[in-house]
Amino acid sequence: MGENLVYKILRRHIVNGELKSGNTINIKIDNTLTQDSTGTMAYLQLEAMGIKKVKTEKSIAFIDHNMLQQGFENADDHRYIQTVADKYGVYFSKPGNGICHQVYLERFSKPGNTLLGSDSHTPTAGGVGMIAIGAGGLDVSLAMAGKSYSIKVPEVIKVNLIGKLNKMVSSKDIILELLKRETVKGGVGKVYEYSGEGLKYLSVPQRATITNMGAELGATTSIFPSDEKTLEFFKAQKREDEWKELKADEEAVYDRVINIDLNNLIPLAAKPHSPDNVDSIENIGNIKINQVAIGSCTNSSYEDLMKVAQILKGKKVNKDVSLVIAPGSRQVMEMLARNGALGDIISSGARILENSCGPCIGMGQSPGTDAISLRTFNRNFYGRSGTLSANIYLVSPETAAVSAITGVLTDPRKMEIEFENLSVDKFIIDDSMIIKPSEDGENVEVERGPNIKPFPLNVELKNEIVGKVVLKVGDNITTDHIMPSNAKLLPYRSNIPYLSKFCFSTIDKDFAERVEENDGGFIVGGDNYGQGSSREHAALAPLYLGIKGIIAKSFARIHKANLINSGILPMIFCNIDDYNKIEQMDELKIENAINSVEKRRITIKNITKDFSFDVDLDLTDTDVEIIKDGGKLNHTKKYID
Ligand code: MIC
Ligand code: SF4
Repeated sequence: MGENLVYKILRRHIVNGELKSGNTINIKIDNTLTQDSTGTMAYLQLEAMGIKKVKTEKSIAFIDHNMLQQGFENADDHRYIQTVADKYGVYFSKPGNGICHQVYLERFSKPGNTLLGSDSHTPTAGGVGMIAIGAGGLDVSLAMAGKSYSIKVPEVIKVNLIGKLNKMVSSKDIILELLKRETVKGGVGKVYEYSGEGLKYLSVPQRATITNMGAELGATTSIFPSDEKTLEFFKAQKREDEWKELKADEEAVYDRVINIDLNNLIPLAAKPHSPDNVDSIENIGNIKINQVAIGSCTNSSYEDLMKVAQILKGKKVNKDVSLVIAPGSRQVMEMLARNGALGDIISSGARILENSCGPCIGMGQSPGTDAISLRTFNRNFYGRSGTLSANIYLVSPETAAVSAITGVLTDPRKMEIEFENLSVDKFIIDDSMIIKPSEDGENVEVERGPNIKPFPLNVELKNEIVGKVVLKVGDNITTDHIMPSNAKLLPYRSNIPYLSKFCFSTIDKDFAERVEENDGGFIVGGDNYGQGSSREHAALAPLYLGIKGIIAKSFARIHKANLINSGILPMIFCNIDDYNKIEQMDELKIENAINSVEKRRITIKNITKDFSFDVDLDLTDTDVEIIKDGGKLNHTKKYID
């Protein structure tokens, strides 16, 4: 029986456990990446571990999110990360060098390696045949300290790509089609492995768009084989010696097969406010648009922007549209500048932003009131753009560029263009913005700005827990709901006491105050609670406010891990009807918590309504110990001290 590619790579990295679907295994992590908005916490945690140098093959710290420096906070955080990276042996990618996932793909990726990143779109590197997983900052810092990473062996879904994409239909449309079919929670506990004849038409940047947005399926990761197309990319990056061929065995076994016929795919868009709310551009119709934003780790490659430049060449952006473009890396920007494509973009009237996440994380370019914004990004969650009344549609670069000219959402097939020079034999290689760490970091002084506050620590699990349901929410609550991020709040990613005041603020302004008044409590949620980002802040802010546990119908993978790491109980309704019986401000009581956690089943008494209900805990043996010790750092320190 043949083995799929996911199992092949996992087998080579397994440290303990048996490689069988559903089992928990520990894998060795070759590389880690952090970005600045999760990085400060990750490095504070690393410092607390008391090691001298990171133990991975290579770890990289990127600065790409918190780029607007409206006060000292972001610049201080960048400096902290640069000095702490230098001390602990971590490569540092300077602000301006590009978005972590784009730069990692260009300069650090390696087929067959494992990568753990403190960002949910880390799976982008699966585009070159890696197992790349997003995680909370603490798990990434533990990997830097040489600890293995624990995962549940995922189900492996084969996505069989049949045929070839039609003109003006792009790989963004492939992943939007998959989101339409699988939904934002369809991928939890799964890895999507791509194969089929369609592969030979998809370049690495196109593949990376798909693996990137696999995060929106809730998947553990996504992966493509490493083949001739991958070799082309590595040659152009002058890294062919790091390439190797990797593919599934002939008769490889999968848990399920999905067929996508590329010949029949048409341009799609994800409508507000969810990446799986997908329809064809034709069906949505020619709605008037106000803004178009092109970039983000999903669609900011050289190939993407060359397409955009060729669409815009000789044309002007519609008078009522603001077009903003943020290239994914300095390499991309420099290539466009030197070959003249940037001139075509500028002359169309586009606004050029720096090489960073920018509007994708609400760092500027928030749309106007009630505006409609087309974005080539991966998330259109409510409020994420920084404007609550805005409506965000996720589209391909082709759709975005064509619509920027027409001023209405437009099917790009209406402007058929023969694209040329979408790939190159040699990219401009200049790694001077990637700073190598000191050989001997011992004497490096870490610089810490006044905005950097210590991270909150939980206390050991108490046997009796009483508290009110301080919030009841529905399905698919995102980490953007829990801990909103925008240009005003992002500078406080290193300051949990301040940030926690804004917990849930986009949907419930009084949340933080209510939790404080009630001395903590519980949150009740629906399905897929905590989907979206890897930000630990969505667990650390509730922890700081005194939240003891979340009771939900189901959890998203990374957020559940972050809750456990923070010592917050992630409880799952045994009977989902109980969700309907609980109201906000009901008082709940857990007796005998320690024993119940060990048994992974808790009986909760609803004192207000006088009934009891059961919840399950899907925890490994180690998770149980972590919860009992009051979080992963407390737990780990017990063994390190
Ligand atoms: C995102 O796209 O939501 C982010 C911002 O990159 C997050 C990380 C963060 O919140 O800092 C992610 O995807 O993990
Ligand atoms: Fe940055 Fe947006 Fe990608 Fe997150 S999704 S890493 S904010 S570009």
